Amino acid sequence: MKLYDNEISSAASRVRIALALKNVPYEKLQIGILGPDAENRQSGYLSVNPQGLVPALLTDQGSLITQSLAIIEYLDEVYPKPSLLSENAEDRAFSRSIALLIAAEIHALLPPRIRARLLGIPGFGTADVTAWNWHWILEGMNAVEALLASRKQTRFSAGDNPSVADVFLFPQAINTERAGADLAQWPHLSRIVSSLRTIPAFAENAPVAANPAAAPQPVAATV
Ligand SMILES: N[C@@H](CCC(=O)N[C@@H](CS)C(=O)NCC(=O)O)C(=O)O
Repeated sequence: MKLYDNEISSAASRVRIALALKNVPYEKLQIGILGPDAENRQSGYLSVNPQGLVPALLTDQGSLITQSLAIIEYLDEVYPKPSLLSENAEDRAFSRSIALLIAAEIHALLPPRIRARLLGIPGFGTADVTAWNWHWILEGMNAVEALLASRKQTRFSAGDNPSVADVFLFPQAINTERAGADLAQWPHLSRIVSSLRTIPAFAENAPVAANPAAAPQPVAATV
């Protein structure tokens, strides 16, 4: 199996974590995603994944699977142990709710293509992009915290074993913290993230910093 990957990508990190939890061997193919001429926008990669995004998984049978949730559900079917979706239907639904909240309602509003598009709007500058990012991050993380708080306390998001919810939560939490937010403001979320940090499959596959020298951005939820 081959994973079209980028080490800074939080969406690809979800898939790396799932592969590591399941101990599945694979080859990583790094695709550049930063800058106007990034590799993900070139015809070579677009002929692989017409969306030009990472992750994408090429199976041993030659099928390409795009979208991290679809990839992870495929892996869970083909490599069922350990399962990333609980036996209980309510817990499975909760896990998918958290995964989609993070993928569709937080992360989807933040990646390089969104930033580039926003910066192309006359009068919209980098401070506005920062405020935009914080708005969606804080709104989304507040909702994750409230959903976690509404349930029976368990070691991880949807039970006492890591699930799809945790695979999506961890990279988003790491990037949110790196951007300058204190995870302690979300007590249930930060307790779960602390447990996840102790698991090598999570710790070793977190997204790396896009720009390690960058100072944290002031938290500003104004857009
Ligand atoms: N919904 C997609 C999101 C994929 C995505 O946005 N990946 C980012 C990296 S985290 C990317 O490839 N960005 C390139 C760009 O924005 O141009 C998934 O879950 O796989």
